[in-house]
Amino acid sequence: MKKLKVDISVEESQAGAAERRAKGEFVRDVSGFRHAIGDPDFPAEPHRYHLFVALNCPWCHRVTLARNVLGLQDSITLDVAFPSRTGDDDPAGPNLWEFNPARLSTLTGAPLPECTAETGTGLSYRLVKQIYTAEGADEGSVPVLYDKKSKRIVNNESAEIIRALNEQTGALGSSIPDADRPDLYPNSHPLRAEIDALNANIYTKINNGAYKAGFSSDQAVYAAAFDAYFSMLAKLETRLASDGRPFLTGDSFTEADLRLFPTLYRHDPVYYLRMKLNGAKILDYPHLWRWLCRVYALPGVAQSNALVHCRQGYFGRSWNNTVPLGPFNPMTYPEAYNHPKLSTSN
Ligand SMILES: N[C@@H](CCC(=O)N[C@@H](CS)C(=O)NCC(=O)O)C(=O)O
Repeated sequence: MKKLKVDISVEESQAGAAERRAKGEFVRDVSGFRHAIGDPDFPAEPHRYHLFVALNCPWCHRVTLARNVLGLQDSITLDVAFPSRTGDDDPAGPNLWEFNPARLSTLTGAPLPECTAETGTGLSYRLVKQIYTAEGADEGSVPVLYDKKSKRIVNNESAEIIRALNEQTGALGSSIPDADRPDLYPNSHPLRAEIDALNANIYTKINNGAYKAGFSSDQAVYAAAFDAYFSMLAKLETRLASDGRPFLTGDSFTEADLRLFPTLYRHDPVYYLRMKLNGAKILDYPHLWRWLCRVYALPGVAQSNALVHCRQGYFGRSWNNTVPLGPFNPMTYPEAYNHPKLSTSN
């Protein structure tokens, strides 16, 4: 039974979801698998867990970022679905995530080297949906955290997956010494309260807000999401400008930064066009631009990003099967993220 009361820093209220959808509002579903590494059934052990992701998905991007910045690349294995879901001609039906490393990208005209077959279950499934069906569930979303030992899904809510990875990093066998590893959710009450408050606003107005704007078919819903998105960007710009802090809560990179990055990374090259969020570019916000370049340069971040997959995934099946090639002014993306001084309004 879908939960109505939810934590808005994690997911969207489902109150009146059917009526809201009928009126053209995009309402995101709630994830059904909510166990945690560390629970009795899912002890924290190196090399036991596996992730199923698509690299264009911003929720999966949270999880690949956490896996890499916490040094868990060796301990937690990963499979990558093709960024465009199945088409109407697929025997299993449309809109399903597929593992198909041979599939050609319309953008590059070639297979995407990051895509893999399904290796986590040992059953070489073609579709993510089959992993859920094996547990009697009617879901199909990514990311999925999977236990290779008990052959069970642990969790499919990115907010909880990154929290558990951060809490259990040591026991999971991180390759980064404790002293050098970021703590994404430091155990200090005021800081956690600040992170939670930022998470709630950034999830509702930016992470999910982008979809509310781009996927809703009601002008008023789109306009409200558009305004909420850009006023939240302006608030974040003021926050960073107030004292020149490097990260959202001060000197350290935390979960709040990690959860903001996937959306801002996609804004100029994808969302500006695809989600109709053409009010401004991140380039127009000098402190946010420098923050974006600063996070982009952190250890483990670059290997978590895949802009080609984002472009293919967000444009590939819609937009007459053609993927927009821009922007290239003032520079192409993601190369522009290596240039913190590029912001036009410095
Ligand atoms: N709340 C979930 C949302 C996951 C989600 O919506 N993923 C999208 C991809 S961007 C998906 O797979 N949707 C398809 C589906 O639900 O079948 C999380 O943050 O992990």
